Amino acid sequence: MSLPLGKIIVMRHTSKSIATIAALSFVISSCDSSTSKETVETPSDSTYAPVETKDANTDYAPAFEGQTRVAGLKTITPFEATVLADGLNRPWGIANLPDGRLLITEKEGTLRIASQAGNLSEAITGLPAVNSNGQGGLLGITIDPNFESNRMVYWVFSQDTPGGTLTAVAKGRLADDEKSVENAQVIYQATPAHKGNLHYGGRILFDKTGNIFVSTGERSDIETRPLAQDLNAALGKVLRITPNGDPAPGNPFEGRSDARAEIYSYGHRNVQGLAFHPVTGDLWEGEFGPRGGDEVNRIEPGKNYGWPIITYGLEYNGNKIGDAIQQQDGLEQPVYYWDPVLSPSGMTFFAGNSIPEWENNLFIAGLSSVHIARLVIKDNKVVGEERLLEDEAQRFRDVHQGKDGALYAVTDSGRLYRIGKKQ
Ligand SMILES: [Ca+2]
Repeated sequence: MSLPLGKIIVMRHTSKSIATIAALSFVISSCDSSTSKETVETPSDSTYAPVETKDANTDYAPAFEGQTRVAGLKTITPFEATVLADGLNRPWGIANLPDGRLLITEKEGTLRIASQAGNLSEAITGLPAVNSNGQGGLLGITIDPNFESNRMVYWVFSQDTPGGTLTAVAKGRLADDEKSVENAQVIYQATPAHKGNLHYGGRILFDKTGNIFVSTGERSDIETRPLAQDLNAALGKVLRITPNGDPAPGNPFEGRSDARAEIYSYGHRNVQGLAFHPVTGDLWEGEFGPRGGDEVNRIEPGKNYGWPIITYGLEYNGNKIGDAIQQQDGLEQPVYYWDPVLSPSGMTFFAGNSIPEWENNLFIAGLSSVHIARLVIKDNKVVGEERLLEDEAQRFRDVHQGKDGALYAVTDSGRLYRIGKKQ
């Protein structure tokens, strides 16, 4: 990979004729029927074939129309992607600092600050040791809502304990000289520990009440998989905790003796994406399915998202999972799923309208699929999908909206991209 830093890669609508065709077909269809105003706002919707053209791993039928393989889309507003840096070491998570610079975790346990021009700081020291084997390491990161006064940073990592590794949450103060994190302390451990190195989840973000959402995984192995359904285990969950690591007040299982009060939702496999919708404020998540069955879910408190009872995927060896059912009363359906898989890691909603058709869209970093998925969402359903930066052939680990409104993405090969309106 010898792409020079700062090289501008123009990623835009490749052919004017396609846009014209899209506009024309829209005019025709709107004459043919008394279509609603919604169609007018998105003339490119339903114009293209679904972006996925490969066979699915299963013949499972979706629970509703639009749950998978929706209409393909193409962004019309010219945009560009720039490689700001390519020297990161397995970057994993991105958070904004108040001045617009980015805090970026690196899987092996280091933390760096990137300027908006892409200059990287030295590794920031003072973080507790991580176990970076397999999928473990230093994972998601966020800053305190009052960072400007307290300089507190919160992160997720895989921690060694006597019984194995686990997903842990820690916090510390970013030193004034930004060379270290001071007084780092582990505030939460997602027990039980397990001797394995897969499915740690790992995203973290603050909600409006000043509490923290954290995602975990079920650690992948057959013996831990059922813990996604166990309300006395923190594996395979979305958790909501206070900045001190206690269960957040108002959680759905608060006061119940048969459940952990930090659990917010359950029945998840491996949640590497969390984001709030800019308009509704709802929490959305993305999680890895097995072979097929990667999911996007809209998270509601106390609900069961099904794994491993229902899934649209198969075991990696092709065997069916459980009773091979995809829908069951009491278990939530994903808003959207992929088969074959996207490998969804970090995700973000695009707030603002610097690229008008991107407003309130969901962007998801794809690993094995080597692209960023753009999903257009209306009334909590996915109505369009586009693949971005596919030609870059990068494993995208996180995508995040910066203070300047552009998207920033990191890849397993160490690149930091800025993706925004063409200047
Ligand atoms: Ca599910």
